[in-house]
Amino acid sequence: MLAQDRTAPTQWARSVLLAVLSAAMLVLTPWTGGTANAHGSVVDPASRNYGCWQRWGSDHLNPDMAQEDPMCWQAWQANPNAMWNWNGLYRNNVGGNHQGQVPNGQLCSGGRTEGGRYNSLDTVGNWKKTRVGNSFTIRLDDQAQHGADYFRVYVTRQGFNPNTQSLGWNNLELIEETGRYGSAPTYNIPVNVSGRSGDHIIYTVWQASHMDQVYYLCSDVTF
Ligand SMILES: [Cu+2]
Repeated sequence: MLAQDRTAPTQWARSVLLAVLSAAMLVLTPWTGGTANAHGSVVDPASRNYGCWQRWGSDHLNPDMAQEDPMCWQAWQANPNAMWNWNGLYRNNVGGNHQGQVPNGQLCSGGRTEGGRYNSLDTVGNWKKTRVGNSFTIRLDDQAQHGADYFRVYVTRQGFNPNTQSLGWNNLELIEETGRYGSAPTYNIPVNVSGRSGDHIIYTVWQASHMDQVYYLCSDVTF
């Protein structure tokens, strides 16, 4: 009898604690999930933070990353939320003035948008690159199905070295400006590039249609 009287309140307290914890988990899950039902990015050739999320998202504390993928390592060290929120690199109410809102040296962070969450993406260095041919297709995931007023795709000029030089607008050449895209989960943007070899940056500006919301996305490639 005595033993039962003692264990009963303990069990009761334990089940109350479990109930409180699982309620807390339900509340917290949408926040920690991070990537659900929001925005988008270029997934192929992977944007810088999408690539770091794809390669290391399930193993982001692995110290081997410092040697194997140092640019991702510095990005994870600077702010993991740049990867968890790979789909949130945008500016609102730009009014079409991309070059005014996004200064030279800050192109890959969208002008240090979102309180600087993506600043590490401006770091100059040897980012992992996707191999592409002269004709390839950019694939952009739009999880929130915003649609697009247009996409503008730029490539760095031949002679620019993305591994050692900071990216500015004058390093870019416009290779594609699209028309509207209706809302869909994924868009394909075929591009043709000539006169390029070696390492380059593809810069994609996505003017979304649901409001004046613009995404600025750096993808590292090797031709
Ligand atoms: Cu959005």
